Amino acid sequence: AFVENLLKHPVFLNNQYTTKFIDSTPELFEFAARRDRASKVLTYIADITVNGHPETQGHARPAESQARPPALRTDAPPPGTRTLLDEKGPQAVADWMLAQQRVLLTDTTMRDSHQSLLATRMRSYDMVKAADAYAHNLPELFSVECWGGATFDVAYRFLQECPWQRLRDLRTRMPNILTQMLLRASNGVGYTNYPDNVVQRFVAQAADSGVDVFRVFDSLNWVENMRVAMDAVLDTGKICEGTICYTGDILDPDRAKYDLTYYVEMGKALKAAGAHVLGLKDMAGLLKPAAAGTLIRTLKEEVGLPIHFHTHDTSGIAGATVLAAAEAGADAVDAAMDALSGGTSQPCLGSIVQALRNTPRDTGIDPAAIREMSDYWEAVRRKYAAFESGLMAPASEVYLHEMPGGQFTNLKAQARSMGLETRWHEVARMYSEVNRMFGDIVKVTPSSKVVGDMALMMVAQGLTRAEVEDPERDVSFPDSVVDMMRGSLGQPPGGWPKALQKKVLRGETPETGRPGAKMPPVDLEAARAEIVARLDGEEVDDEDLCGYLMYPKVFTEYRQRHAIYGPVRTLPTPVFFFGMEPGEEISVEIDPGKILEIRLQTVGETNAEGQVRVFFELNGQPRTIRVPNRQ
Ligand code: BTN
Ligand code: 3PY
Ligand code: ZN
Repeated sequence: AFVENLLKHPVFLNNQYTTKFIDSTPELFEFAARRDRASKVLTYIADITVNGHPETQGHARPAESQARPPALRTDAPPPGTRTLLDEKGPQAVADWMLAQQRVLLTDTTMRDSHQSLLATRMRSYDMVKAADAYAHNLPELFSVECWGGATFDVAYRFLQECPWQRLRDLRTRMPNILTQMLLRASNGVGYTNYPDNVVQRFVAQAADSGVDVFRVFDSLNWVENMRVAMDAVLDTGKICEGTICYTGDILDPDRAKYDLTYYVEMGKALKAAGAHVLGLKDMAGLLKPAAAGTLIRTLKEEVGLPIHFHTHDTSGIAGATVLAAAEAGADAVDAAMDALSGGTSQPCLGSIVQALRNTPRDTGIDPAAIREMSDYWEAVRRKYAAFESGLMAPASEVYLHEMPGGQFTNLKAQARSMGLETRWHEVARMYSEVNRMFGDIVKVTPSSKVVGDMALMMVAQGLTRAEVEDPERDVSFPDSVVDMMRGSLGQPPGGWPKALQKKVLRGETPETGRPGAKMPPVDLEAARAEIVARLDGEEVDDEDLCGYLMYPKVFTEYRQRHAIYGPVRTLPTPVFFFGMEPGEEISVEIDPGKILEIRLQTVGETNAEGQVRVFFELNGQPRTIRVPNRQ
């Protein structure tokens, strides 16, 4: 009945089948909810097979590649850092870090590497398959960064999967290694400041669902605005990595705003706020080797916390910076598995391990285990060719624009969609101009997005900085700029440039306090009731509630699509992005142990109503699914 109703619906007949349509026609969603999950998944496959996936249009289906994780080297996962946290708590882990002679390594492949190289599109399907091999073959890793940052909303928004389920699935398979997430302090995993009780609820849930290390940063380096999130982490008994975002150049006298003293003071403030570990987050990859030596040696001496260093290889020189950091006493460093390293991603894990071998700071990780794991990631990466950025070489231009690795490809895509692709270097220069116009700020999500919005607007409209700053000239600023100047993301060191702020706010008085201090707490149970009603009485658990609190619209639309398409996260990646080919057979485990054998027989002709019948065999039985041809 569902398909009949769906296909006869006037909007369908008009070929306007979009997410918005699902959103505005709840009656369909009701029919959808009653169908069995196998039919839903077949509907998805049929739809993608006939119409293609909107995100991979114009790209060829990648050649079949065997993405098999390495064989397990042990019978059971050996004890690791997670074992220590469970047995002795977060302070014991921090003490242990300081006592290690070796450099500890965090593998960022499942979070930052694909956020920075593949527009955050890596699916849980490909991550979860690797998790057992991490637990068995790489138990010496300090942590696996696999959650937070942009991965949270991209999972719901573009991958049609639940980020919490990813976390639980990884956690279960990697019981011995610390899992790590990136948390934007009061901005949670979003782009805006949330009420304190939302941040607190979110952190508690993340800890419950499996996060062990919380890397907490603020996009303006405002420690005042990090306390709520840090306190919430401390309450969970997990590891709080209070983090400095690095910008500028401590060795350049022209960038005196962010000098050595600035970073030391911030490090001390984070220690006083309760951090177990001091994160040093070089999100754009600006920290040069000599500066890394000075900065890390000084932070170790003056702050005394274990230091965890993160950088990006956009310039091509990050490997040297990591070695200088190791030399200067960094306790842990981030790197990505070889096949997903370099460029806007992290430097190469296997090469760092090799470079430190037989030195006092030897990591103790077996290079062969890394090669095997990287072979798997190499095969995985091929499946996401549609999302590659096309950045072919290292670029010293990063020292000019200072864009975070995770923003670079995203802004480039935004520029392309505005017809500015051929003017990319102008955008890069403008990004740097805007930074200076804003008073030289830390640029990392979400402040980096504001700088990017402003730069694109100026290039598109042919505006110069002088024109924007001219009090006589009328400029319509992007909403994100107005919001930031209002104080909604907090305060940068030294405040906002007064004249520009005045012009942007057109007489409105800015806030100077912590944004969360003025936000009333959200009534969590009322929010739950609201989303249950919008989803027509479907079950909404605590994880769902947290997803809804972060991203009300994105979460709701994800669940509405879920009611129609079912558990599509269980589909192999080529099928998810390209559908199936006639004669192709796949096994899909929609629940642990419940396997669907799906064979696509043939795709029929499009009839007069614009519908196509797609013929499958499901567990050996014929099944026909009708979908609209929207081509
Ligand atoms: C930044 O803006 O500094 C970080 C970029 C991360 C952006 C991700 S990519 C997909 C998703 N969609 C967006 O508009 N932003 C996030
Ligand atoms: C994020 O917040 O997603 C980042 O990766 C910032 O560097
Ligand atoms: Zn990063």
